Amino acid sequence: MFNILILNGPNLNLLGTREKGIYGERTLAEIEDLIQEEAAKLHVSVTMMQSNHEGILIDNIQKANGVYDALIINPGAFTHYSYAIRDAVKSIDLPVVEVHLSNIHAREPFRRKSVTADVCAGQITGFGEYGYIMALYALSKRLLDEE
Ligand code: CA2
Repeated sequence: MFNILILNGPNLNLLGTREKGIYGERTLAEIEDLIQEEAAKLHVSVTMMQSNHEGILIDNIQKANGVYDALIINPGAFTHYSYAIRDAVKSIDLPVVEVHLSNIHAREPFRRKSVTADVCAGQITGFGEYGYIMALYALSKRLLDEE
């Protein structure tokens, strides 16, 4: 069974409370329930975490190496400027998929740039919570192909 870590960055703990037109109606806990349902179908184990703190996200990216088989990350606003998170993602040997609920390329100019995407295997943006599920499918396929 593959073990996949999902990390969520700042303010994603507020999902489902405000800005529902952009980020959807579901809370992060409800999104995790959806993800766990799909993970069970794929026979993968998913651990999901959220932090508002850059250092905690970096610690968890580093610790994922050798423990998990893949990482899915929504770095929140850190996507647009955190070279420290970029360096952490680049430093690990796992396939990483960057996910965004909203289509960052169709939003304010500062959100159209990701400093992390090019060190990831890919980016999924604009499909709401289904982005995490798409990433789960893509990574499961990749891990199976590599076996
Ligand atoms: O679209 C995404 O998933 C984002 O990563 C979400 C981040 C945003 O800074 C990125 O540009 C794109 C922020 C999530 C903030 O979520 C809130 C939810 C409810 C109320 C306030 C913020």
